[in-house]
Amino acid sequence: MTEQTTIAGSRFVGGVDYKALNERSVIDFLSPLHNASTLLGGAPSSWTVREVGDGNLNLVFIVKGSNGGIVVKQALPYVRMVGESWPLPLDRAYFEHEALKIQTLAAPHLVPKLYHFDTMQAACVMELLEPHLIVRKGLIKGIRYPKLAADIAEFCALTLFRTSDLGSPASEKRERQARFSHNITLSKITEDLVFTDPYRLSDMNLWTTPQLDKIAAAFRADAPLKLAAQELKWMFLSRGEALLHGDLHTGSIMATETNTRVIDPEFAVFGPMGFDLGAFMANLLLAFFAQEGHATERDDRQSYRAWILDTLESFWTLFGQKFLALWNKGGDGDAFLPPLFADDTGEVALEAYRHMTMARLFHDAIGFTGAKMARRILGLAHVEDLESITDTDRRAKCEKRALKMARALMVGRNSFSEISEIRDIAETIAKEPVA
Ligand code: SR1
Ligand code: MG
Repeated sequence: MTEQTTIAGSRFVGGVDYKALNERSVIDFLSPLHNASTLLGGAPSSWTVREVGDGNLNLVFIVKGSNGGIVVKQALPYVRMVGESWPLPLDRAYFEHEALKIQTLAAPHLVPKLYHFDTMQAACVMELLEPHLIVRKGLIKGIRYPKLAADIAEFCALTLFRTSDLGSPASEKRERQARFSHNITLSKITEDLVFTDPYRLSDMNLWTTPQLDKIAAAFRADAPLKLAAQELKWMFLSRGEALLHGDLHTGSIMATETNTRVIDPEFAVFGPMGFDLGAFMANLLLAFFAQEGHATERDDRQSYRAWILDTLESFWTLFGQKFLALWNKGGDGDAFLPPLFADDTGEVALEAYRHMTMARLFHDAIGFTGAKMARRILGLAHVEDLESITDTDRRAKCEKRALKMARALMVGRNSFSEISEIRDIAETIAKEPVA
């Protein structure tokens, strides 16, 4: 039996009847659901089930029938990657479902279809994305995704703009912000794992040892870097600009060459827009630095590395264009009401302000990029891009380069103005000898 979790004093997730599903019980869970049964087709006894969750937190089942397949994602009352010693509230399933509903309103073509949410079982039934692959796994294999940059730029522009005070009325934004402010436990994971633990001794931290021991100690003693991390943390805590996905790494994106979908918004919370933008860019850069560890005699991965940096550059450029286009068109937001700027001087001033805002967003995003890179190398929860490099000396070389970049981005974030500068730094660090 699991304790019920109260959200905003009125909603309950999990409860006396909550039970972690398994490959047999998931069929009993789905069979009474009319839409799920229709989507699957045939008798429940003919359905096949596979548990495929390889993330850090949840159970994920793929169920297939004669007509098609669906996914059932269920929250566990603890952190899957650690075990029952780290309990975690089931209400994250509620926040994920709520976020997915809002993302569906903003960018329906870029998220999975939602079929059903079961509050008691903390489980969501969703579209099976096939033949999509988790992008992180594709980046390890050297697969190119021609639409990735444009699609994630569009996802970020649409979801961030439409949930901000530029795109949604204050009444709606305040109500949503109040609701998601209860996603406290998952936000605390981000606060600790991204902004604090890599800069202090913590039982949670992991790094490639002994190769990274010195650099880990140097991070813990680096005052300018710790100030940068804390300034970014303060921004994450206090600047509720828009509803963030909250965990927009390449493991939260599934894609084919022609289609991209963003999954897993259980860390959704109102925060600084740069956080999502930085999460995506950080994971591209981690993939970039990991390529040296995946190179073989037959494939040195040089052209693939260049493609990753092309994707980084296109992503930022397209995000800026799409976000500004939405703002120019005007949203339903209460900030910057167009009639206030209807005369010539007003229009010029507003246009200049929009460009200043994009420059500020760039600085924020670059800082978060650095923080999101460092946490995956020095803290808990690493990335497969690097972990799959089994030769630890080879992996450490990639990680040292990524950490050098992470620090440069965090400390120097306000000095950059073009995404091409970020590319240049990555290319330079990739060529430098590693101590
Ligand atoms: C304990 S959860 C660890 C990490 O997994 C998720 O993907 C988030 O990034 C979180 O920080
Ligand atoms: Mg996730």
